[in-house]
Amino acid sequence: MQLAEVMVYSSDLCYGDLNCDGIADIKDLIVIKKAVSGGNYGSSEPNVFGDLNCDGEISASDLVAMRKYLLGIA
Ligand SMILES: [Ca+2]
Ligand SMILES: [Ca+2]
Repeated sequence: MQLAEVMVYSSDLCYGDLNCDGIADIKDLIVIKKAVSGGNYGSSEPNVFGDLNCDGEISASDLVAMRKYLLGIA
């Protein structure tokens, strides 16, 4: 995983802030979970914020990345 690239890519996009409330927290993790499990992105366009590993889609890998980020181990 290219964490350095992820951080650079995301630094001006508010990393992982899928619901656009200014911070990345557990609520954004829930949004990613929904996106991964059901393709339900909610009202906002999630890809630029939710595609944490920059592979063009929101997948379980992004969910893992988000969880690590929230846990402070990313
Ligand atoms: Ca948020
Ligand atoms: Ca991805």
